[in-house]
Amino acid sequence: MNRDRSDVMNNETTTVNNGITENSSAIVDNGAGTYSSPQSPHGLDDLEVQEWLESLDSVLESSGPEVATEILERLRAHATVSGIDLPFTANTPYANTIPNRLEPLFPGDQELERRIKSLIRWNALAMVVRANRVEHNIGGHISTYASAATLYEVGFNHFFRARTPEFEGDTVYFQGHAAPGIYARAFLEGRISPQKLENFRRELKPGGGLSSYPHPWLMPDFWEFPTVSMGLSPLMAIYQARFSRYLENRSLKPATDAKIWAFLGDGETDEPESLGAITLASREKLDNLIFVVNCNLQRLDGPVRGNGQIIQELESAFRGAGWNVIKVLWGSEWDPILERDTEGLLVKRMGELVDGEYQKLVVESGAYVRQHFFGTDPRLLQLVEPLPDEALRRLRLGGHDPRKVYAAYKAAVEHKGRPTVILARTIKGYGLGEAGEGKNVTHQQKKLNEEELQVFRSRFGIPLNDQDCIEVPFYRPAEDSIEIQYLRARREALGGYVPTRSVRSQPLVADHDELFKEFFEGSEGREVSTTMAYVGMLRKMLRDPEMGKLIVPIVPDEARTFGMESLFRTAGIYSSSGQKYQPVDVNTLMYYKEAKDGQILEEGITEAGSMASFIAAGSAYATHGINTIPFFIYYSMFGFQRIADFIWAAADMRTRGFLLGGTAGRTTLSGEGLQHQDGNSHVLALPVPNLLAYDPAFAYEIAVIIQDGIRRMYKEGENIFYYITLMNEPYAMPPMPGDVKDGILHGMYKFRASENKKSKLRAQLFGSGSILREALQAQDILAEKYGVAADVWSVTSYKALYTDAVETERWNRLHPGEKPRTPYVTQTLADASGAFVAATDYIKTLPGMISKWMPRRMAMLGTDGFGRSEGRQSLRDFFEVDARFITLATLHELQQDGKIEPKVVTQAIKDLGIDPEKPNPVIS
Ligand SMILES: Cc1ncc(C[n+]2csc(CCOP(=O)(O)OP(=O)(O)O)c2C)c(N)n1
Ligand SMILES: [Mg+2]
Repeated sequence: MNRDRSDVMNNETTTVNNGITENSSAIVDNGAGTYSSPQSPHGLDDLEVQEWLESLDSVLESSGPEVATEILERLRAHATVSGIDLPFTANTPYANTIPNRLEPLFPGDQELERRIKSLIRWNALAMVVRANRVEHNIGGHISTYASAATLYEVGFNHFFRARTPEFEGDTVYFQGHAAPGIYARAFLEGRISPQKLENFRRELKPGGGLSSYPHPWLMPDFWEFPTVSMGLSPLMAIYQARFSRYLENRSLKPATDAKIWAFLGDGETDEPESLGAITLASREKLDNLIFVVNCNLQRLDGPVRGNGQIIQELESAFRGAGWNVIKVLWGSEWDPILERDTEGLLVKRMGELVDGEYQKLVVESGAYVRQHFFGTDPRLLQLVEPLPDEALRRLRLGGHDPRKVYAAYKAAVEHKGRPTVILARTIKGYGLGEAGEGKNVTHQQKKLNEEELQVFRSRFGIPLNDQDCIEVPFYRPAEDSIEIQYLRARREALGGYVPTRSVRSQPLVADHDELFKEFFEGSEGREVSTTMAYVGMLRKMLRDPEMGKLIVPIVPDEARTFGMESLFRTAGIYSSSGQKYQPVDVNTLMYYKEAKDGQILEEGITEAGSMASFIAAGSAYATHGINTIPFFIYYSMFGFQRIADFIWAAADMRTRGFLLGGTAGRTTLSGEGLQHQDGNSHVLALPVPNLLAYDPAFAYEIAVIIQDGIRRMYKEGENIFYYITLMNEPYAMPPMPGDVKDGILHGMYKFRASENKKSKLRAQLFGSGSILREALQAQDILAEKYGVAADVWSVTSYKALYTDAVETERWNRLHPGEKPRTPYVTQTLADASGAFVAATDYIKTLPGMISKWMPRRMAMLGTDGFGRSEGRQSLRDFFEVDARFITLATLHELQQDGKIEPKVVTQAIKDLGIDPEKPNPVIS
């Protein structure tokens, strides 16, 4: 079928047809050659219905929608009392939520805005097509932005307010795949050079380029939020909106009416994270939050709900969750038809089609629309009788009509007391015609042939001749053109350009020596866990005059697990509605105190939500210009293992703060078993480039790490964040053995040297976290029973050692003519002799990865395998990481070096009570 649309050039038109199936039961042939509407199964008289509808219309007209709503509600109540079992529905009809008569006046120059939008469409398309001409299969997306252009442009021209010295600005999460459109607009705004545009997806080219998707790491002056891993941005936006209220309620920033906009795809809503926190948004009355779901009914492979209606499904989910839902389904061209439809037949018909049918109508002709959508009822056909087929093809959808979109946005920003979701119907690949409009393959479309380019050019009125057009040049009108003038004026009126990322927070000044000093001194024999030590530190930090108010403790319903309940009363649990009840434990010292200015974010059981709070708080230095310092503590197994993608996004976003993996260590957490015991997280932390990961054993190590972390992130402004594991095994915390701060931060230091300087049998034992204590015990056994003099090292960070070694090796490779540098680990162990044995509560590969830079071979003990719900000692026996196994590994290493006889080792196995035939923990 010929889809050349040059005839409708310069017109944002679309075909909205309705592919009712051929055998639709809605068409009733009465045998007399005429059609009648389907009979009501209950014998309902049309006239009677008409009377009810007219009464409602007259109430609406005379008294307005509030009165009409009240009457309907009372009718509903009356029906219930009368014994009518009304079926539950959270849906409204398949119609625009804002009727034509309540539409506000569009304040802009619609024609000019359409021209600007057309230019953006062209440049967005051009950058993808050009990039793929230069480098085959470099990728990029045309059809997502093509469907969302109006949704963004109405926002850019009328709603998105930039950050200014006076106003904090709106926050916008852009749909990742729409990035070309956002770049194309910035190009027209003069913020992105043609060269950068040319290097879309090729940011390593000279002069730089543009990242495929929104990545603050790659474009720190432009993008604020990484959104392309779908599902993350809706959840992050909800917590961002809540965090904004938290800052206000805690008097860290003035209350404003700044909005958080999140643009998502309809397919994206299938990600559990997308809708997973929507009840929080309504519970918290986040009327500063607006979701815009681009309902083009398609995802990557095909329809989102071919056999259903994604819009209705989302409407009921959001309405059920207490959101204000605004559907923008039909464009202005439908209004006169709807007006003629006094019987409500058209809206009823609109609600009958499944999305697969709607998608078909997009690619069909006007005649098809008439036959298959309107043709089901002669009265429907009559409604469109005056319209030629071509006009039927041009009936726009709501999401492509700026007036409808404007009305929805205006209603959304003015809505009080609830978050708003706008469900906007659009066409995927809008304007691509034969090249992809509405087609299942459109998501992947990156190349257009000559004819397709010319059709697109003509449709959107781009002033390029046929020959120039096929070169797909970028097109920007002259600086003094009315288009550029208008675009600039609109942005000026809204405070500047969006998106823009900037860092404006005040760095901390104090060094907080006093605060941390106490923890350098040990616990004087008192047995405490590192978790308890950390909580003690947190308590002190919360009282610190400089940073106390900036600390944001975050916990997903585990505060008692970590002994943090005393903070409930002292710091208070944040609750936007204060505390409306007397807590059951009000008479206790540590009662459950909720307060409007509470400091703790007690998130409930959601690691993803807590992480989203962490991200909001840890990036507030850029988003709000406030240096908040998040401390997010959680069950370490449910961190990286469960929400690693959020952690990756946090890294991309340059989030600062501390992640604390509590109850860490596969054998240190006793009793909880396979699902809880974490022997993985330090390995999973390895790939995150700007994350520092520590597995400290003692309170002073934690104090050194946190103090230095605060300095680096909040004084120096480094874009790093921390992962620190904390254990719940209580033991006496020793004082810091001399000046080992540097070693702690670099990843290792000698904690206790052997007192025996003479022995020929020597060893170096490496331990981390609470397993360090097993190494210390092995040191004693080796000295007493086997005459082996072993030094014990605390390895605080294998990641730090690895990173340093790899970097050093790289430098040496790139500088062959210069004096080679030595990795920290090699340097530190230069004089260490004897057997090398490392023991960790994580999998063996963790120490294994630095063995290459060790001066000697190293035996590795770790906790590979599934855990057991057992006590600590049994677990360490099972995983072979206790003092006995460290002893055995040391002796075996010495045997391999020919330093001791095999029989000594055999005897040791007996003496240590080790069963050589015990099951292998890795696979049992
Ligand atoms: C977590 C995740 N899974 C898969 C993808 C790959 N992907 C990119 S776009 C897309 C389809 C998007 O459909 P939709 O959300 O409806 O957006 P549209 O382009 O239709 O506006 C998919 C599957 C991704 N980016 N993130
Ligand atoms: Mg979609």
